[in-house]
Amino acid sequence: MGRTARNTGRAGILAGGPGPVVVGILNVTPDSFSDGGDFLDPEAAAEHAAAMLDEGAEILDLGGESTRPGSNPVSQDEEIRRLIPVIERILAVRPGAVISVDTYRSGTATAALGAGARLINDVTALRGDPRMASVVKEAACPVILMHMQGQPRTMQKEPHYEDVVREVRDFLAQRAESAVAAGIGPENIIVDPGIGFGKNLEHNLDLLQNLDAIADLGFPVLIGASRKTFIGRITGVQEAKERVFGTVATTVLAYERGATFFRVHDVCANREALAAAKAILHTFRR
Ligand code: HH2
Repeated sequence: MGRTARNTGRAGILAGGPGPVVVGILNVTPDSFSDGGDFLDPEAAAEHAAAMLDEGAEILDLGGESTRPGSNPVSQDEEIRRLIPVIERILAVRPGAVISVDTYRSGTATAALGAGARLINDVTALRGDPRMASVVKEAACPVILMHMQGQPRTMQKEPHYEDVVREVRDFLAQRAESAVAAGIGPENIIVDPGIGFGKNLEHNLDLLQNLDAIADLGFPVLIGASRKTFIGRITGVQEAKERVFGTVATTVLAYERGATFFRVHDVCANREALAAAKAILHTFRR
């Protein structure tokens, strides 16, 4: 049987303070855009998880299905088959690890929480499965509500907005309201503008430039820009794994504009940059 999850809410998980919090990405998939196939074996996944924790990740976000543009969904059974052995292995070697699961399926979330995961990262903001809200409510765990226009398979074809910042902000406000109406504690809600999910370069830049409008909703903001295509377009770096410097710049500026959680592949680089940014921004306030 799985261990009992200690779902003590955002404050309990993040007893260390208001952040910034580095969330290390671990994709247990064959096809993720930058680390696909690297961590399918639970042993290799647990080793990478331990390395990210040692580098300063406070949360590990595990995904069992790629949501990169053009990707196809996998079955819930397959998602569970990929994730559960990895969660169990990580918690066997690092019992204190805080594990988030990147899923929009209630069955996967239930299985993952039963195995010891403590957060749910739902890229559909609780729209993908009608039972997800009640699973999160029952677990009383934090949930990440992300904005996405369209579906991963087609979302980058022709993303369109009249005013991307206003539309994303209104969507997140509405999804948070709906989560609270379903019984989820507002203290357990984290919002995410969904960088690259149905957004072109200009949309991503507009959102990052005006992130304070999203932070003004009053929920902590998560940014997932790590190694994404828009960074490659700006820097000219084709290889996703080499987009570290562009990612770090994005992380620092998003932090300055009010983001708290940073979902990244390169933990050490982003954590060190955030430590420097935090010292500059907050040490000597006059
Ligand atoms: N981005 C990805 C996956 N999950 N979750 C949130 N909350 N925010 C994001 O921006 C986000 C996310 C896509 O990145 P990655 O996991 O690296 O790739 P893939 O979807 O190909 O597995």
